[in-house]
Amino acid sequence: MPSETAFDAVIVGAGFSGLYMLHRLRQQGLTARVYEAGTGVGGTWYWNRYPGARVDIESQEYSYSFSPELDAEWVWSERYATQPELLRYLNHVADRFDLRPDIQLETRVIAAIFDEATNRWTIATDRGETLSARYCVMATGVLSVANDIAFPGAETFRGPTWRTGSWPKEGVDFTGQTVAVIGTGSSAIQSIPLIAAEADHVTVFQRTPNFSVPAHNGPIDPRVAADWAQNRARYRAEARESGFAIGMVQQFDKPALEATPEERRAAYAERWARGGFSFLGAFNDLITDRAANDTAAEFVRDRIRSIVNDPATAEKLAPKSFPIGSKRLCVDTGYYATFNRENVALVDLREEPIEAITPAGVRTSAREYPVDAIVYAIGFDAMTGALGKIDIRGRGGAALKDRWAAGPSTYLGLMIAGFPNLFIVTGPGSPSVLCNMAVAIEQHVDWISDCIAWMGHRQLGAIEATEAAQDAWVAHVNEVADTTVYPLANSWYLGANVPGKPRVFMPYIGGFPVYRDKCNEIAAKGYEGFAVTSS
Ligand code: FAD
Ligand code: N01
Repeated sequence: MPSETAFDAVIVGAGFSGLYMLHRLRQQGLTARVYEAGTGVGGTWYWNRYPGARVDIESQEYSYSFSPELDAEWVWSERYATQPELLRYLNHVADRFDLRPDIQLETRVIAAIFDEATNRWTIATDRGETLSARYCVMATGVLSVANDIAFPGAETFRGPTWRTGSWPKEGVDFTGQTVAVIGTGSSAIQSIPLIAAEADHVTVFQRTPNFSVPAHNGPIDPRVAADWAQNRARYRAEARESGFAIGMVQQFDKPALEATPEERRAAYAERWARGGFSFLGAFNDLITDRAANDTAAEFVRDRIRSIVNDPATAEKLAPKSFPIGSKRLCVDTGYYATFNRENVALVDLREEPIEAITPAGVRTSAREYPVDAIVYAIGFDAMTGALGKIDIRGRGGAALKDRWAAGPSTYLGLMIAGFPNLFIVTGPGSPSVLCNMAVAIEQHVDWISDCIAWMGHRQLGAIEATEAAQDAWVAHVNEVADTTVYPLANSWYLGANVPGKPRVFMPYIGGFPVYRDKCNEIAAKGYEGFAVTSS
């Protein structure tokens, strides 16, 4: 590892975002260093090694598009790639583009302070290093900080506890064990069927049931692979023109409420048979009209009732408190059918909340459930969690955590007024998690890279969002969110899963193409809404 301490850019995080950011900045001939807390690259796919972890967007689409050679040489094995395969892919990218010499692992960035005299960031790590960089790019991830385990008595439990988001590299053997799984989000829904197949007994503790659609996963059909290889450029272009940046979703351009009940049932059944997120594309008003949404939600509830043998369990598993899609839709392999197994039980925490974790297991208001091991699948402090862990200070020493005390404000989800030369990849206020993240990340990294090049050509010292542009963007993000059913769920999109977090809809739901065009237009107008300072 080189010993210099001054860089053109420091990048925090070595996941999908940080790896590509490094590649783009090096292509410009800039000096850049990546700092990553983990012992390896891969971000999400390095940390989330729980059984069943896999992508919920089809593998070919959830991959980089910037290098046709990379695209052509990498062959995905399954329709929805597993975590090990995704991790191999990201390691391959790091090797193929010779990124490792500029990545320092096992190093956490703890502070980033802007120096107004030099227009540079001073960055501190948990290894006691201090670095200086003109630009600081936060590629810290939107789902990279786990929720705190706040159950009383959690530390008293006698057995092992596991967290889906920091699963041990060597795996966990549940053979012969009784296991509690707390949580029923995507991570739980993917892992429960596999844990149940191995353990003696699994008790699932559910606070809110989730909507899940089948993945119909399997090896990629050779005809699909050949078609993709031949028409890759077109599919990539189609993805970039679709609202969620997922080409294979293909939204049907008709409102559900204009269809007859039979037409609706047929459309939902066809999408259910196809699998995955395509379900939400069955009609064009599912996320904007609650009554339309109810028709899709009821279809899924009926499917749950038809899969799960015990009617009382089926009713508990059937979500009724929020519109389908307003929390990220889960994509599963055998989740609902798992509740037909003799060795699986469901505890509805709405009926009997968890009171404490005891040395022997989980105690609800009704009884104690003795278990050998506990799996916490309780989610993330999403979108702002990783930034909140770093002491980030902008102009006048202002702390980001104070600026964001009432919720995050950004311009385009890319920059923050008062924090010059600090970029966020897929930050709050950008489409981010409402998209195929691979597409969202590439668009952000390309924009940031172009902006840095533009600054360099003009020998400018600092760029930052103006307060006026930021305020207008935040108002727009909220306005668009309010035209949809998204704010009706207590989701992590709103911060509602973290006690005390301000309730603000964080991602931008205006659609990927609209957002991208806006970013491009702003850049073409000389970075409208940004203020620049000379060196
Ligand atoms: P991450 O992959 O989260 O990487 C951020 C990295 O930054 C981490 O390695 C972290 O250790 C590091 N870091 C954070 N703070 C610091 C610090 N202070 N100092 C040093 N290092 C730091 N998206 C999709 O579009 N489709 C999917 O199917 C999908 N599946 C997912 C499945 C799971 C289980 C999870 C958790 C998320 C999933 N996502 C999915 C979202 C996923 O996070 C993104 O697709 C993408 O991987 C994000 O890449 P990233 O590089 O921006 O962030
Ligand atoms: O987290 P979650 P996740 N007591 O927040 C429950 C991506 N991802 O890790 O709904 C009891 O969705 C909580 O209950 P409630 C994807 O974007 C993708 O599963 O808040 N329960 C919920 O059931 C996803 O959306 C994949 O009432 C508590 C669960 O824990 C995001 O990551 C796979 C609780 C948390 O669910 C997060 O998913 C995995 C408490 N105190 C993840 N606190 C793919 O499929 C929380 N819960 C690609």
